[in-house]
Order: sequence, then structure tokens, then C-alpha cells
Amino acid sequence: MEKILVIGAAGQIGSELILELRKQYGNANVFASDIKDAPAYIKESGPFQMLDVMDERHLIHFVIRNKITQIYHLAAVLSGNAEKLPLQAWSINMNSLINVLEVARMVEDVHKVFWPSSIAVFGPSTPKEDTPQVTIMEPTTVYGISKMAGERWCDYYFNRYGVDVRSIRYPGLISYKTEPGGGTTDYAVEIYFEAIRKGFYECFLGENTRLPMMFMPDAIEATVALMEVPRDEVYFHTGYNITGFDTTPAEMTKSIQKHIPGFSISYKTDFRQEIADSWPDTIDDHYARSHNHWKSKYDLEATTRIMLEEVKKKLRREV
Ligand code: AKB
Repeated sequence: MEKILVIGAAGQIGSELILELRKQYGNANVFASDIKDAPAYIKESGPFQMLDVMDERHLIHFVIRNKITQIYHLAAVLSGNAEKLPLQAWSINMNSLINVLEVARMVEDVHKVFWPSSIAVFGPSTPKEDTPQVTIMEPTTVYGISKMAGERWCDYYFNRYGVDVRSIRYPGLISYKTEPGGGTTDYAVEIYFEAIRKGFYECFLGENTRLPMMFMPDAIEATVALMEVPRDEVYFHTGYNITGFDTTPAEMTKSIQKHIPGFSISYKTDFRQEIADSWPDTIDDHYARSHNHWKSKYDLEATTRIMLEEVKKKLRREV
């Protein structure tokens, strides 16, 4: 019987992954946790616990008491916010991961860990097109440095202690349930909300900034697929490259204008432009597709259609 702990369950990935895991493993067996309160649908559909992953003693007691067998550690400070407080972001991103890896090493019942990596592991010296799985990684952001170091720690704990930790290098994730906070790819979510709210968006990245993106249902499916692969078939314990599609603010604008012809955009770039410029344009994810038997289903047009419908419904409910 699997007992799963999701840390950061109220965040952008967690708030959707929790529902999928509860569907698969049963509501009572998937424990949501976060440092902040969670939406009602998370608290009402299964167990929820306020938990600070930086508090290793609390974490280990919780894991032992609830006989946890798998941990999904999703809490992190994203790229934009991390640049504002680099040392604090480093401490949170690294120490929280080490706490989870240590708990997995010490508690025998815990046999699988998931931790999200990011395209931020790449940097300006990485090949920009079809960025390979194994390539130059010289990230220039503190978030990217923490993800790159985190990947090495995951691989280390697997090789040294046999901790079966798995990871995905997520591209920008587009979702309507929970908005991201403090990332460089956040514009790709904000643009839909502002299109519905105001019919106008001021973008903090330049019009032709190309980045890899993915609609959240694809990301959830890819995550679940990776976690289902038998242990001896997981080739990379660092992080798997994955991608849905690649796009620019100008292309997203055109895609939205097919549904909202009056939608307009202006550009006022900030410090996040430099971060975006250091990341890949497109990603080669053939290992994730062949090893994890997974394939992206949503392109930009499908994402736009669903995002606009769902954001409209969400904002109507909030009025
Ligand atoms: C960010 O923009 O910081 C994240 C990421 C690509 O990891 N969405």
C-alpha cells in the first residue's frame, strides 16, 4: 500500500498533481502538505498538513508516523524571486532537498522520491536549439545553480545510498488552477488571465523571446509516467528533459487573437529578460519519450483554447 507525501501541494504543480495522485492511489493515501494554507478542494478531498520542509525533525516524524512510502518535494523559490534574495533562495532550494533526501535515506519505507528540476540548469553556453539531455550546463541564475546542484545531489544519493530519486527538467508550465509565482516563464500564464480580465497585457519579456513550454496536463502525465517506470529502467537520476512546444510572446498573442481579436500586448522588459535569454529555445526530450513511454498531447493552439475557456470560468466564479 503506497502512502504518498506531496510537499508544496498548494503550488502550481502540486495543486494539480495531488488530484491525479489521489485518483490513482486513493484520497486517504495521498497527504498534501504546504507551508501555507491550501485551497478547499485539496483539504476536503484528503489529508492536509501544514509542514515546513526546512524543519527536518518535523518532516521525519511526519513521514514515520504516517508510514510514507513516496515523497514528491515540489517546494522551491523560482528563478525571478531567487535573483532578489540569492542566498535565501539557495538555502531554501538546497536545504529542503537535502532534508528530503536524508529522510529517504534514513526511513526504510520511503522507496521513491520525486523532485522537480528545470530548464534553468542550462545557461548561455548550452546549445540553444534542441538542447540535448546531456550537454554543457553553466547556469547563470541562482535558481539554475540550485537546480543543477540539486540534480547532482539526487544522482549522488541514488549511487551512494540507493535512494530512488527521479526528476524532470520542466520547461515553462502553463496552468489555470494555480498561477505560478516569481518565475521567468510566468508571462505565459499571466497573458491568458490578462487577456480575459483586461484584453491587454504588458509583457516583461521581449516579443521574440523563444522558450520551451508545456501545458500542465502534459506535465502531470509526464511526472506520473516517470514515477511508474520500474526502478531498473530509470536511466537518468539527474533530471529528464521534457517539452510540449516552444513559443514567443508574439506567437502567443497571435494565438489568443484568434479567440479575442481585440487582444493587444505591449513590451516592457525587466531583469527576467536576461534569464530567459540564457535558457534554451527548444528542448530535445527523446529520452523521456522513449524511456518513460510518454508523449506530449498539447500544442500552443490547444493550450490557448483550453486556457481561455478555463480562465474565463475561473474568473467568473471569483466575481
Ligand atoms: C521559472 O520560470 O523559474 C520556472 C522554471 C522554468 O523552472 N517556471
